[in-house]
Amino acid sequence: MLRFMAVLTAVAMPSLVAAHEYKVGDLVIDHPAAKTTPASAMTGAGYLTITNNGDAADTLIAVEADFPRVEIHDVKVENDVATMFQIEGAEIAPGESVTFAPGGKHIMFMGLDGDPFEKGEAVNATLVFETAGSIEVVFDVETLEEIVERVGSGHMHGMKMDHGEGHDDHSNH
Ligand SMILES: [Cu+2]
Repeated sequence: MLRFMAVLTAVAMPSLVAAHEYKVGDLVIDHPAAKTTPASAMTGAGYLTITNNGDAADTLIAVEADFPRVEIHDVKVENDVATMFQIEGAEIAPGESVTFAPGGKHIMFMGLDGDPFEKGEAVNATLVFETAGSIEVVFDVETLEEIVERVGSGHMHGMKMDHGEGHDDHSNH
């Protein structure tokens, strides 16, 4: 007699939103994430939170990654139109956190050129701080909704995004 045995395999799935943080000097970098992009996108945006547990300010002065250009951007709003622009660095005051979030500060990965960011991928990058030095991090590629759910959004209702100098991919911020 044949007996069929159902084998139930209980797999403990690690949470996809598990903590994902890095430390360098007095800084804690929480959950770097890059937004999924459409296939035609030339740019991708990365977000993260940096907390300064030290006694002195530090500044994110550069981000290095395997793209033609990587810039640090912020967004300004005039007449209900948000325009992004490059900034030289992002200062994190002692005891404070700075969150890069959709609609606000972001890391701009430029020159994707046919290789979009797809859900589940990872983007390797190096963050360079004025005082704390450099640290390699991984930006998990997530949907905009996932990122906004975690870090919020600077977007306002009905806001039209417009890009500043340098590129004009309107779909990607
Ligand atoms: Cu940008």
